[in-house]
Amino acid sequence: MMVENNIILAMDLTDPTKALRVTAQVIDYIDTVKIGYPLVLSAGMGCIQEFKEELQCKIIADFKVADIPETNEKICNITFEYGADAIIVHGFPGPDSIKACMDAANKKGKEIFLLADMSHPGSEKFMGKVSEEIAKLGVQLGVGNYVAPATKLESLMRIRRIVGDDAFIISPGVGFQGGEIIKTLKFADALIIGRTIYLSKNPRKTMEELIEILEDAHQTGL
Ligand code: OMP
Repeated sequence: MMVENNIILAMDLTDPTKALRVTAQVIDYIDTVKIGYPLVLSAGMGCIQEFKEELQCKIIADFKVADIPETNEKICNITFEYGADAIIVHGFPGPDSIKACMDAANKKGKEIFLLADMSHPGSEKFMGKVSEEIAKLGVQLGVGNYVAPATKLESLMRIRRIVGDDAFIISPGVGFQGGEIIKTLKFADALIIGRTIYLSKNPRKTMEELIEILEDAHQTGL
């Protein structure tokens, strides 16, 4: 998946009107928006199509799918039928569960992102211990897209080493969770940024500032 300006907006506002309005303020600069439970559970699945039609963007559905294969398949099918371009899937349920999501995506020309490790402190307890195995499993299964944390650069770096340079890694945790833009982009292809943008008094200006930081970094070779 290509991501314009290496930034994905995580739109987790729960007021659907506000979510659309804030996203519209920054959409000139990006082409991919991540929508998850906070917005979908308040606005309904129809918000995926609404965003796509009104803002002409790609939607990653962050449903962190983590069930048995048969249920995963249903969740993915419904999500793709509602227009999502990709879905985020957990790795810990195992290969058959991941495979069910991959098959559902492949049938519809859509994509999955495998969540290899998480960004919050508590993720050290379980996910952090199996993140490399999850990444290796992804490689074995032929997964091309991964989510890995900006807050744990060591883990992000190890995941990059395992999945290889051709894999596409998107990374949450920059800003409110403490991750840094430039350090993260040494290993990740794109940043997932939520509150820094949608809680900003001026989301458009914040987006412009973020892009400026990225452009400066590109000019100096990151
Ligand atoms: P902010 O912390 O507000 O920038 O948002 C980060 C976004 O990334 C939220 O939508 C989180 O649900 C999501 N996220 C994480 O923060 N950490 C993870 O490990 C994984 C995700 C995710 O799968 O997107």
